[in-house]
Amino acid sequence: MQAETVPQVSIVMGSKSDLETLQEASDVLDRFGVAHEMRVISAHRTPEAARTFALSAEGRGVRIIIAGAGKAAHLAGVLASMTPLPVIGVPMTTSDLGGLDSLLSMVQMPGGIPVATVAIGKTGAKNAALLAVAMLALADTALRSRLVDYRKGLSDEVEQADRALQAVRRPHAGV
Ligand code: RP5
Repeated sequence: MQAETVPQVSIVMGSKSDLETLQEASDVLDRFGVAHEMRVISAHRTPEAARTFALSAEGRGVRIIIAGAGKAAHLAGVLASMTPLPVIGVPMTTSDLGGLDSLLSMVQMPGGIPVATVAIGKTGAKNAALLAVAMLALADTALRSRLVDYRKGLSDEVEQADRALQAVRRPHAGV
């Protein structure tokens, strides 16, 4: 029998409608080889499941929780209130208020129970995973090397774009 891999990161979303956005986080964790799980758990629609999840996550070996939710987005804060694990919140883009509703619901935690809130939508989902990688890299030198290489790749892309631009534009003499 194959041993089950312990997820280091748990990606939790308030609704299956959040999956397309949170897939960005999963893709980043796959790229870095970080074992993770994805769950649909709602603070409002399945509050008991949210409680069971939060109270058992640390004991199962989860190190970081990424929680994505939209509208009155309480999921990340509710989970954070019941676990000492770090919780990274991803505010979903919404059709009514563009995600500002999600952002403000998530980021304005009362003092004492933090949620590390990232940007709205897919950019936030991507950065949530990169932040989780950076946290895990504090105690994992191989993962740290992969993160440094990734950042170097970003720098190289910008420098390459700059060189390409310089090659097609002559300096302006001015007026
Ligand atoms: C939140 O309400 C979810 O996180 C989702 O972003 C939003 C809308 O949910 P659905 O009505 O699409 O299920 O709980």
